[in-house]
Amino acid sequence: MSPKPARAFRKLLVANRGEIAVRVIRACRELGIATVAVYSEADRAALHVRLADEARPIGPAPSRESYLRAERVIEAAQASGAEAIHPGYGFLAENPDFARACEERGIVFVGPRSETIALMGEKTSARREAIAAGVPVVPGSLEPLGDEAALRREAERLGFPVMLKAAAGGGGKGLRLVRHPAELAAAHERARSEARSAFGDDRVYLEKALERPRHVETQVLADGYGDVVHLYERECSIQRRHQKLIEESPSPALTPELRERMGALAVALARRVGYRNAGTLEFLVGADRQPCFLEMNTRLQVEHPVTEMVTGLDLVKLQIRIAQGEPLGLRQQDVVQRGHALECRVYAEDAAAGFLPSPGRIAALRAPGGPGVRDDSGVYEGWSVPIDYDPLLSKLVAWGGDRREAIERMRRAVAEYRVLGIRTTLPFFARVLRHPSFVAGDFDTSFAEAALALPPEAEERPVEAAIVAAAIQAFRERKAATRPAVFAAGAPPWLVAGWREAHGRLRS
Ligand code: MV4
Repeated sequence: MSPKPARAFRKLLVANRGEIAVRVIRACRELGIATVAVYSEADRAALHVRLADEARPIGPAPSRESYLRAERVIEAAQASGAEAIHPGYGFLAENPDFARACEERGIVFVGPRSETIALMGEKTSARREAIAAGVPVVPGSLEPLGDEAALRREAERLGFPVMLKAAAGGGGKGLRLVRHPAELAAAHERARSEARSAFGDDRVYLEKALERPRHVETQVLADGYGDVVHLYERECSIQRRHQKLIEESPSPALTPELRERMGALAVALARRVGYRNAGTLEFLVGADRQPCFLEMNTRLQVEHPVTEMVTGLDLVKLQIRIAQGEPLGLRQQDVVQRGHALECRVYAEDAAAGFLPSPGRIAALRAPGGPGVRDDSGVYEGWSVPIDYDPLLSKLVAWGGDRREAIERMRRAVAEYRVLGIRTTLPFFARVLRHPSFVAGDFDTSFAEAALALPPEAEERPVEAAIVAAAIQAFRERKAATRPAVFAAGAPPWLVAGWREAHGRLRS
């Protein structure tokens, strides 16, 4: 394939809402491309509608009746004369039928070809492609499993614990950890019905379960002419119930050798499937530091700004340039990681109340700024956050010359941030950014749920924390023969809670 003369878009429709719609509109404005927003009834006054050059309604508040309606989005593009559609993330971004519908109508879908989306969207075919490209995958099945007997045979072959996954899945949906053979039948039943209702496809398969892995993902960029580069990795282990909370780049867990290797693996897989667009390969990294491929996301990711901050590249503009038919024009040696970036996802959720949604009117808003701080927001003061969608308000990003400076800037930025009228995840970030394990870069995917189950005072009492550690050791050695001294009369409640937490972790 040789480069065709690229044709710049004059007008692009953004098939999304919130901060990511705003992000895409900003890139278009810099490129001189006019923008069309689409909006539901709940989003008439939303920021993305205000910032776009024009806006078209696509239906009632529920996303099934608006942002997920492929036909309405395409009609809006045709009616406004937009030559291209940027899907953002979520909604229609990884829907091969939508990408195909765009292709058939001569609208450029800012993403991969529809066949690539379908190939990587089916997890077992993605795993087969990874193996063919020489990318290590988690041990497991390479085809969906038919019946209970096949499932049981495969589980015994892999050895428990195993992870039951939806073939059409991704993210955390249709995922089941199975620790014992006796749990397999019930887990199978539940996984199938969950997959059927979430994806309209109940096929499942099995993987060996990795315990307390880190989640590290590699960013790639590929043009339509076979040129592929990687933009290094993002560490995404700070999450809760499959909702990421903090991401960073580089990952504190990687050595330079491992970093280069993961980049090379990502490029090999993208090349093999003829990838085009920005894409992300998710890996699990276990205690043995071996990366295992999980799945590929064929879209721009929420956390792309941390990669932008350390590479100095604008991923959204590059996506659009690639979609316009331009060659990548970027060699691997031109992509360098400089400094360190963190991202905190500011959600309209009450972290102190188990991350309960907190919709409502933003009575006052002051976003932080200053050196090394970027706030990718989709809201404004006076606007009411609807209950109908993902509650992400903004992504607060801090860059520093090293990880320490990035953390210091993020602490400062979190302290500067004022949001009145609704609850947000900001207090949770203030706490994590001071947590010794986080500061040391020593955490995995269990960190947010497990370590932060402790009351906040515990983190500020290193002496007592050492007592808990000693209690854990005593418990380990004596195999729970005796109860440790933390249960002595007068022990503070957080210390007992801490011990219980540790006890639970040892048993799980
Ligand atoms: C796993 C796993 C352990 N072993 N697969 C969760 C989301 C989906 N993309 C895959 N996920 C996992 N797959 C095997 N074989 C653990 C997880 C997992 C996880 C992965 C990344 C980030 C956070 C996570 C939280 C819980 C479980």
